[in-house]
Amino acid sequence: MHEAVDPAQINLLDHESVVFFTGAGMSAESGVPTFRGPGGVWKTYDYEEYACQEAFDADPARVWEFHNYRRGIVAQCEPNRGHRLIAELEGRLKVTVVTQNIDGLHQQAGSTHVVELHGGLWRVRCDGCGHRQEGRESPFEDPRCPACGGWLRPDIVWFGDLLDMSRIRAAEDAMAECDVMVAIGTSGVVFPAAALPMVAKQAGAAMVEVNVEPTEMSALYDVHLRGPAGEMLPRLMERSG
Ligand code: BV8
Ligand code: ZN
Repeated sequence: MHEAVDPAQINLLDHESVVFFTGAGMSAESGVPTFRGPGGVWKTYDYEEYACQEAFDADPARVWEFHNYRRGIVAQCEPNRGHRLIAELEGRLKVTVVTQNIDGLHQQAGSTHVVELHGGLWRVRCDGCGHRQEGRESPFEDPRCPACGGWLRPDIVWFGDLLDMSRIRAAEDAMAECDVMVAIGTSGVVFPAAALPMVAKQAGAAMVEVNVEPTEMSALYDVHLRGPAGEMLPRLMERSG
């Protein structure tokens, strides 16, 4: 049921289901660098050299050097207040987290319905034989497949990689049936993820954007909470009168 919502009065506790669509800005307050802001990862590392299949085929050790740099940073980071608020909301209403992040901080904060569109930092796989494993080794030494001896690769979606269709479908289903869709800390420039909020919009959900600045997708939203996620999210969860 998507009754018209007065944008100024969105209180998640008055609704039945919410989707949080999160990007790197969600983890900024945990100390995880974003991609495109000041100090962004792609400002230092060119993703065509460190985060795509061609780079991995050409020089897997170099790609693993970048990946272990990312593991080293995230290993020091804890979920922030925003992650915890979202996790605590489960049990009060139906919550689905659709994240572009690979840091695993939503799950670490206790969220259980998380769709990781771009994979997970702590998972690796072998494209030679399909072997998969998970672990928080940091750095991951000697990434060779225990089953076939081939190179293990991070189980994340690189540029040019197709996204797992089952994850996209799970995200679309959640977006199609939520009452409120809250985008947090995403610049909305990476596709097909950036197109997903359109599904919620077309289904009549109330649309909220939480970001420290306007984005390419801001026009899609009814409400814009301009500030850090950890400070803005409590405004959406005030106890109903
Ligand atoms: C695909 C991996 C089919 C994991 C990432 C040309 C050639 C090849 C492909 C393309 C092409 N042109 C277009 C494409 C498609 C491409 C794409 O969209 N490119 C973009 C750059 C134009 N997409 C793909 O390749 C996808 N696959 O389409 O396959 C195909 C195949 C071949 C050719 C065409 C199509 C795969 C996309 C996934 C790539 N993997 N990362 C990892 O390393 O983490 S992308 C990377 O960007 C991350 O996943 C990240 O999550 C994602 C999106 O970035 P954001 O999360 O939004 O982060 P960003 O830094 O940008 O923004 C942070 C925001 O937070 C800012 O707005 C800031 O204001 C805000 N903020 C900061 N602090 C706070 C805050 N907000 C609130 N509170 C705060 N405290
Ligand atoms: Zn293997």
